[in-house]
Amino acid sequence: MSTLTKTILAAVAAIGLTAPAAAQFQERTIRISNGINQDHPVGNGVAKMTQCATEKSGGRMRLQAFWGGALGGDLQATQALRSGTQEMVITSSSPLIGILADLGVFDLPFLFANEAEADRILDGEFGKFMSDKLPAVGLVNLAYWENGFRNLTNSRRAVTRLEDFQGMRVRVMQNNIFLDTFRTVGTNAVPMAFQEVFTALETRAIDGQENPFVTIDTSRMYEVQRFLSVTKHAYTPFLVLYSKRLWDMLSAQEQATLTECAIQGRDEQRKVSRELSEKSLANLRQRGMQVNEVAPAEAARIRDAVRPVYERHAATIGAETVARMQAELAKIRGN
Ligand code: TK8
Repeated sequence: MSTLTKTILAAVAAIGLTAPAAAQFQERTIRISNGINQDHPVGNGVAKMTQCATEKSGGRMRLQAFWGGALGGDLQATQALRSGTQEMVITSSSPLIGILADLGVFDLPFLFANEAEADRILDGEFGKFMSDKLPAVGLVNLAYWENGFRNLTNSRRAVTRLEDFQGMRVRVMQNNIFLDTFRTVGTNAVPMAFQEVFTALETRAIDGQENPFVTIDTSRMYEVQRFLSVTKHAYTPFLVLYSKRLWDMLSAQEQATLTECAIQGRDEQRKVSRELSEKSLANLRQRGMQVNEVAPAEAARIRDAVRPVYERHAATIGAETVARMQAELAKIRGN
């Protein structure tokens, strides 16, 4: 065989191998909306997901991320997905309970004891059960990423006891369960979209807010908040959502690629989130925040005070959803 023939045969073989796969990918720009900033671990997750999608699609799938609520708030962006005018959003589940009430199960106070438990629920049967409900409301959930355990910050005083919440004006997410929880402990709770929080704190329209260390840090809340109380009162996941309308226009190959790459992104995102959590806390101290733990006995009092929140919202969330969550947790905990 001549060198030329060999070269041609090799080229044909190469085309034969790559062409069918590449043909499954169209040139696409996929816009991803984020409320948090790019230096949040979600930035690492999106970078990983982008690298994965670029490799698998031969550069045809382009992920374009927007940060700091540049495309609007989480709820607004999610509505854009439902109407098919935007491809993706990475959002907390909490502002979406008006779209799917069942998501409220993640907002129940003190639901998860640790991250390992959250991972098992989210990546296991329960997470799938929840994701399976989303297409009916125009959304496809590719994966659960991490925001983390939420803690209270404020500009008035260290919250060390149940009584310290009293009368404080605290921003909560647009979510009835958080609203009820924070009213129950005595705060004057105000629902607000995330991208309005910094200014509201800065102008002292509100005294406090609650978010995980990493989000408090990367959203620079230390500039406008003095006290950080380690309340760990909830763990709310991020959903990595795709517009169902636009999803249905993708090839099977494109869908499989996005799903797989969102999982790769998730693993990277959670790893960075957990590495960064303690570093963020150290940075918050260094920036002048006064950090306090809540003593176990006081934490128990807070927990007891908000226990009725479960009862009050079980019917709205859906009895089956709450029961399934509790059964899964009991299984994980070995009871
Ligand atoms: C960022 C939000 C944020 C959430 C909130 O878009 O609203 O407080 O915790 O992280 O999803």
